[in-house]
Amino acid sequence: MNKHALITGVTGQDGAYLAKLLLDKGYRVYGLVARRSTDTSWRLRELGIASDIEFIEGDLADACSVQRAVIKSRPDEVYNLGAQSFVGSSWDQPVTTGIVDGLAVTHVLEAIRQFSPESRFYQASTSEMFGLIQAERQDESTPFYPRSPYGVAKLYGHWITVNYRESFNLHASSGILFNHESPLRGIEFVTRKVTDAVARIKLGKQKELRLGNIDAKRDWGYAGDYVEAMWLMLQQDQADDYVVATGRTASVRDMCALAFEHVGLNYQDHVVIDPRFFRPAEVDVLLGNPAKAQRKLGWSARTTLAELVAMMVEADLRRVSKE
Ligand code: GDR
Repeated sequence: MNKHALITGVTGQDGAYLAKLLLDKGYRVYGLVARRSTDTSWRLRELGIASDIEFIEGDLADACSVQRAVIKSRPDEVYNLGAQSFVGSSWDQPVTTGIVDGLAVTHVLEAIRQFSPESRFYQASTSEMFGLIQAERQDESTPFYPRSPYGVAKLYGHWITVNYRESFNLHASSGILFNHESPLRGIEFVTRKVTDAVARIKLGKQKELRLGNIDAKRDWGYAGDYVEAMWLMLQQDQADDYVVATGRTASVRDMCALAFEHVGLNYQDHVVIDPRFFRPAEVDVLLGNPAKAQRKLGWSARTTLAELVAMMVEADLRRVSKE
């Protein structure tokens, strides 16, 4: 019998890679998708899996549709990846972000509790919960201090996951993932904004790249590696919380230098600092300690930042040259 998985946010970067991983393992994959006027399934098409997923129309903010999706998919595993995931937008839409990234996690947990209590649950938590860091290397016991409406909302999602595990004995795990990027990253995130611009500048279609705080430091990994950690969490006998990170940190400036160097250019000739891209409150540095994931899941990041940047620049060169 094939296992069933339900993924919210299946059309996002992580949803696409996770769906591919699960399909390759023989799962039947259901995806909760909100109706949008724009086409959001380009990532699934790029991975060649768009027709292998069973889509269920619904919205995380609508508890009825979440219940219907859980009942219909009869999931062994539920991965809650759906979110308003752009930190910058969370200051413009603080309440929507709070509902979708925070409260709506309870919709999923309640649907599982009432209709499918044997389902295993994964919550997409985030290093943004550490925000103003309280320890040099952040692990599962580091106190949280979110710095954006996004981080605040995600903190609710994290704690309600822990609470439902402790209150109702659900197999509910929270993956505290540090930044993870790929050629399928949305263009609004800094790594993809940079690699897309590098391709355009190299091919003579753009001259400059406007960025905000390039001294911010992040622990950057490859999304393709990180979805394996999600799956591994749900294969454990006990549900738990895990930091998923590379254990290395680099600045946006370092990342830019790598991307421009990959095509033989110098970032200093093209990057312009634009105050529009600064945030009302910034997370200056993140550095994860993935020791627990290594020890208990046997997981570690395989892709270096240089390899990741090269992969992204190459993909954008191919895309831009086809336009
Ligand atoms: P982040 O990712 O906020 O860490 O959250 P993002 O790529 O947006 O920003 C990273 C850092 O780069 C700085 N920065 C810029 N960022 C953007 N987007 N655009 C710019 O022009 C720019 N210039 C500088 C930012 O200020 C920031 O410090 C990501 C998201 O995927 C979250 O959903 C996820 O939870 C976390 O990673 C882990």
